[in-house]
Amino acid sequence: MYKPFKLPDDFLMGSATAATQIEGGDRNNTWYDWCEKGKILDGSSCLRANDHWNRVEEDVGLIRQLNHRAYRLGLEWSRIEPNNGQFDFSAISHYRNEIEMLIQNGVKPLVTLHHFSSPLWLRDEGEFENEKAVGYFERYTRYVVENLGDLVSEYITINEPNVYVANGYFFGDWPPGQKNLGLALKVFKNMTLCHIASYRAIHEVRKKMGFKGITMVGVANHLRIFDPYSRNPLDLLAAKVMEHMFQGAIVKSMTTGRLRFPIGFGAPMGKGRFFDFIGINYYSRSAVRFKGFKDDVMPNTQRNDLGWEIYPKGLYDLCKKAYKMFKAPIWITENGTCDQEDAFRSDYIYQHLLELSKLSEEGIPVQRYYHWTLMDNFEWVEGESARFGLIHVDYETQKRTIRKSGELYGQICLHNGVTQEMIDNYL
Ligand code: IFM
Repeated sequence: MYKPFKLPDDFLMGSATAATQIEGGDRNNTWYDWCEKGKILDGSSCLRANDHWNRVEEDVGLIRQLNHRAYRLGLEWSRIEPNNGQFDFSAISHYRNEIEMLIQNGVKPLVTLHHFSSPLWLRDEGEFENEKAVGYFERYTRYVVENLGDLVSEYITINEPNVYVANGYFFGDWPPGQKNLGLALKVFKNMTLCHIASYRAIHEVRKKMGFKGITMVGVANHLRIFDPYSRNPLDLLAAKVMEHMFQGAIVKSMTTGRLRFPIGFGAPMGKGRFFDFIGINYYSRSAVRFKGFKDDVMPNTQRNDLGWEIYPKGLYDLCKKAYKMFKAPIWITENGTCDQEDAFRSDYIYQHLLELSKLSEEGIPVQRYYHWTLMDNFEWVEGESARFGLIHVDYETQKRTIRKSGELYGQICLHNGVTQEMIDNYL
């Protein structure tokens, strides 16, 4: 069943994390507030998480042990700008120190500016419901790039705007807990403008300051496969509508500057090409039913601990479609699975990377793979109970233990592919 395969030498592999999910210790962000309100299913809080803020050195050691050549890290905006317009130099210095350590260990950093959590002062001003967020996000971007831009040439402006909007403004189980389609669309629009302002600022600052390296900026788009649940043409129609509403409209708006229905009309900040790569966070497929406009799971399929279908071919299909549409390098900015027992993660990694190797053979420039995630961490409303890590974390003691799948992934990173020996030992 398994066969060895190779990925191109310049294909960089590593893992991805987000500040709020691993750092712990910050009381100034919207997710801390959400935890305090008792909204987390297992009662845990991002205040604890992985205590990464105090364990950076240990965690960079693990990244090195797993032979990463790339690592995606998030910045906590609320630490860098704790009050409106007031920046904390010690916070940016902390990130600078971490990034220097990564680089010294041969790991290329990719920095995320916004990953679901915002400073409380911004929340008090309406967060992305308020168009003022565009200016605030641009100012924050400039500060970050002025202070880190000599070390970091690659940025993600916003992580999964569609997930942020769907959970925070449609289902209402993430902050700010709204169920309001009108607001959801407004936030989509303002996030689009934030992305464009940030995209331009990153390029401008790096150029003006003469920083070396090719500047690469994009969005980490959460993309799913939307297939009809049955052969009923109405299910097919529902799948197309859902795909557009969840991901089509926002991706097209952010990449081109031209707002798509139902987000808006026209190009308020001008048209352009606001991406240097297409970031894809891929996890699963939705099986869509017209009846009840329902997002279901295909029957008789393999699922992870959260009930998400495991569908590796979807990654191949999405990349192919994205390349055809955007003609840009493809970076898999997240891909991984929730598997407490580490029973199927190794196979999951193998199958998804195999799909990427097929794309490389076809000449499609898939250049990066960031596994989600380095270590078990605070999984938003699921809290500490959902385990996505290559490394197991005991939250009480903060002991990190590399899982078997982590060992395999470390070997894959080292060899840029899967060898027969790895198959014999791990699969
Ligand atoms: O943990 C999240 C991450 O923050 C964004 N993408 C999906 C992951 C798994 O749910």
